[in-house]
Amino acid sequence: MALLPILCYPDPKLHTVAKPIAAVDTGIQTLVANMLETMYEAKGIGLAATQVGVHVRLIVMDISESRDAPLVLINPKLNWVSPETHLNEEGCLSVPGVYDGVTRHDAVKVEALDGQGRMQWVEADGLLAMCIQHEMDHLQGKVFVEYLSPLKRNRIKTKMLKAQREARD
Ligand code: K1U
Ligand code: ZN
Repeated sequence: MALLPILCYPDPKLHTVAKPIAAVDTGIQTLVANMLETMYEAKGIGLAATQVGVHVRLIVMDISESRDAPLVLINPKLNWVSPETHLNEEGCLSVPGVYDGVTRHDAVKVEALDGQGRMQWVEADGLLAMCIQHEMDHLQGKVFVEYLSPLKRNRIKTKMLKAQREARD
């Protein structure tokens, strides 16, 4: 297994729309294993392939305390969203150190292939529902800061670019 570099906002590659996966082959299974290792090492609860520069419709997640309940969604399709929404604080491994409020549906129903290529149906609420919506946005090339005001977003962009410059020099 291998740790993969995570793209940092405002990298333009984060705005690429991901393509469906034609077959869950060994190449995809290796990518799943590497993304899970990368997510656990970064102490995240989710990771989209977009964030590691691979533009295919693949998400890994684990919201368990014990970090031993991975969930793999390949070609996820949102079948239902609850009419109720809530504003909650979110973070993103591609925008390190930034947390802000985003309004999301309280509950969602998704269908997707699992890591073995079998169809699964997932009903989620709470943190898992937030995480699924956040990760599905990544697959559409959308980063959570795009829900914030242009003023906040520009401040975040400036802060990220400064941090990236300082890390380089
Ligand atoms: O996609 C990502 O960058 C992962 C992201 C997922 C996420 C967190 C919170 C709300 C929605 C989606 C993270 O894992 S951020 C870091 C984190 O571990 C975390 C942040 C807030 C609550 C719980 C965990
Ligand atoms: Zn994110």
